[in-house]
Amino acid sequence: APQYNYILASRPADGVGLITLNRPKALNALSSPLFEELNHALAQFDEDDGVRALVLTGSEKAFAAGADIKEMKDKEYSDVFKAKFLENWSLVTQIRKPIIAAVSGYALGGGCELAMMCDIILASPTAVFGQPEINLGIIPGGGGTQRLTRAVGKSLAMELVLTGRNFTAAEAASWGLVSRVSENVLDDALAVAGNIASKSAIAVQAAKEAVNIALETSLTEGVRYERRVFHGLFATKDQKEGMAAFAEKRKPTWAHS
Ligand code: CO8
Repeated sequence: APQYNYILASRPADGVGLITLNRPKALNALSSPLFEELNHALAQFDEDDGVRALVLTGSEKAFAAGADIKEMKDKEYSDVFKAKFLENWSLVTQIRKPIIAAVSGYALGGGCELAMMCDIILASPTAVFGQPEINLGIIPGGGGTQRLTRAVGKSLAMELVLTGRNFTAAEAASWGLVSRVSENVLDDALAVAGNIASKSAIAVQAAKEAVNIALETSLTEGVRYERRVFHGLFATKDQKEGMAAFAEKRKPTWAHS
C-alpha cells in the first residue's frame, strides 16, 4: 500500500475500502497536498475490482475542520485563479463506487462540503456541522451553497450559510442531510459498506448513477434515464443470476458484471 502523509488507506473487510483523514494537529484541515493523496487513494479504490464500497472518515475530534485557513490567508485572486484552486478538490464526486462518510466531531466548511460530496452520511452524536465561511469574509467554495440547498431547502440553507452557525447531528438527521445518527459511526458505516459490497457491483454503480441524475435533471428526463439504465442491466450476468437465484430459492453468486 502507498505511504501517505495526511491520510490512511486500508481494506478493513471484504469488498470495502476505508480512507481516514489523518492530519490530527490541524483537525484534518483540508489542503492541496491532502487532496492529492485523497484523490490518489480514491482513484486506486475505484479501479480495484476487489473494492465495491468506500468509507471516508476522520478522527473522533474532527472529520475535517475545513479548508486550511493558514494555507489560504495570503493568497491573491490571481494566485487562486491561476492555480485553479479547489478544482481538483471534488474528484470524490466522480468516483463510481458508493462512498459513505462517517462523521465524528467537526465537519465545518470544506469538511461539511466534503461529507456532502459523499453518497451517504452517517453522523456520530458528537458531530458538529456548519458552513462558517461567512465569518472569514468568504463563502463556501466546495459546493456548500448548492448541495446544502438541495439537501435542506432554501430557507435553512440561507440561514446556515448567512449566519455561519453550527448545527448538530440530530438537526442534520431531522433535515435528511445525514441518513442517521449512530453511536458507533465508523462501525455502522463499515457495516453499511459491507452490506452494499455484498450486492452486484455493476447494479450498485448503476443505481448510484441513477440517483445522482435526480439532482441534475428534470423528472421526465430522470425517469427516462433510469429506464434506459434499467434496460441496460438486462445485458449483465448479475441480472440473470439474481433472477435465477430468486426463482430457484437460493442465494445469488454475483459476477459483478
Ligand atoms: N485551517 C487551518 N488550521 C486549522 C483549521 C483550519 N480550518 N481548523 C483548525 N486548525 C488548527 C488550529 O489552528 C490549531 O492549530 P495550532 O495548534 O497550530 O494553533 C489546531 O488546528 C487545533 O485547533 P483549535 O486549537 O482551534 O481547536 P479548538 O478545539 O479550540 O477549536 C474549531 C476547534 C472550533 C474547529 C476551530 O479550530 C475552528 O474554528 N476552526 C476553523 C473552522 C473554519 O472556519 N472552517 C472553515 C474554513 S474555510 C473553508 O473550509 C473553505 C472551503 C473551501 C472548499 C473546500 C472544498 C472541499
